[in-house]
Amino acid sequence: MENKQITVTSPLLPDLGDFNELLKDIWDRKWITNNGYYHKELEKALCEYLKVPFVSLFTNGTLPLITALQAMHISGEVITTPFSFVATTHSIWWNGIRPVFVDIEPGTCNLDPDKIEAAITPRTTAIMPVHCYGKPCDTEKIQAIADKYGLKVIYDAAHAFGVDVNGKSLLTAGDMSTLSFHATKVYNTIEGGALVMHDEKTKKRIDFLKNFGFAGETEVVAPGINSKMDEMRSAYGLLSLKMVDDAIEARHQVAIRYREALRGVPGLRFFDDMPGVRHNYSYFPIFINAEEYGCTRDELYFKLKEKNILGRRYFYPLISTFSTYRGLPSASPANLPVATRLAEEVICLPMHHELSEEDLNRIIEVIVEK
Ligand code: T4K
Repeated sequence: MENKQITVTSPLLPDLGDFNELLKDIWDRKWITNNGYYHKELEKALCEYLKVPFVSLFTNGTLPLITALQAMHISGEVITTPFSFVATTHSIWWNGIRPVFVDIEPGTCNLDPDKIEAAITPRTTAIMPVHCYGKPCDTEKIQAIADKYGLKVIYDAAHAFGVDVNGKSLLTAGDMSTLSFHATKVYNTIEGGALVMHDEKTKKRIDFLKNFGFAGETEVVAPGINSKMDEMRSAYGLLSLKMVDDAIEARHQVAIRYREALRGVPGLRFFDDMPGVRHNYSYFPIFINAEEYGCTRDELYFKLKEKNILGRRYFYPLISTFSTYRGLPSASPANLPVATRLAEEVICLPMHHELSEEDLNRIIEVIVEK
């Protein structure tokens, strides 16, 4: 039993029998992609579940970022965080835009709004913050800056499925928000993603852009891409949507157990819930102060690994250190002291809906005993 592998996450899988029934229906319909029945049903169901007016499904969580920037004609420079998955910055680069990295806040790992203004230049056209680990950015402060300088805000909300602030979906902040439905996320469609927008006109434009730019059978209005979700994954998504509340609650219980066991361990820091926020517990990052804790983050990471417990160092290395980006002036570690330190301190502990008490005891024992 000691050798059972514990991974950082485990996919939320619908019942195979239920999925087979929907597959049979898709086979009967003979309509397997291109805005089919299940695609439309999933868009409707997601609008309802997420409490948002318009959702456009995508084939992963990277293409909605790229498409949102294209749809809003963003150019020049975009302010973003280095503490994220590399897809965030890649989406900016893919549009021929220069990413400008701004440091993060230690209390959330999100873009520090107090440092944004200093990074704005005449070429700045947008801000792309990330709700890192599903923790809400300071959307009010970010919006105030955007309004002052006439900038667009596109939230990379890949981690923020189902997160509400004071009863309102976090996905309603900014001009648009993107989601990832990758297998490793709280809610998944195997691969998949979405763009959330405020109005029907934008939804229509996005739907054109994810279908090569086609507006009808013969008209192409823009150089769009192919990023359509197929019927199988849409049907899978409808089934997993029914399970996601229970999965979030199971994750919540895991967070409670970790906090109980790890609070008070010297040199170890983690996040508590934020007031007024419905969290989704997508990740459980801990931060190691090596001097106080008595061993480094990497030493702990490999000790866990020896015991077949696979935490992940999300988000190390920082995006700004990758070869494509490290030459940018804003990528200098001196410009990003908080992100640079936290990338050296973080381990995301296993966090998913299937962790047992025994799994949690095994993980906690290694961390407490070192
Ligand atoms: N923006 C942000 C902020 C993001 O975090 C991401 C993706 C994106 C944008 C882009 O969205 P997508 O285009 O990916 O939809 C994973 C995911 O591939 C990636 O989606 C995610 N962020 C990132 C944070 O994590 P890896 O390379 O760490 O995944 P991998 O394959 O090592 O899986 C991690 C663990 O999950 C495995 O050890 C075991 C478990 N696992 C994984 C898969 C794929 C399973 O149990 N079953 C599975 O099928 O990147």
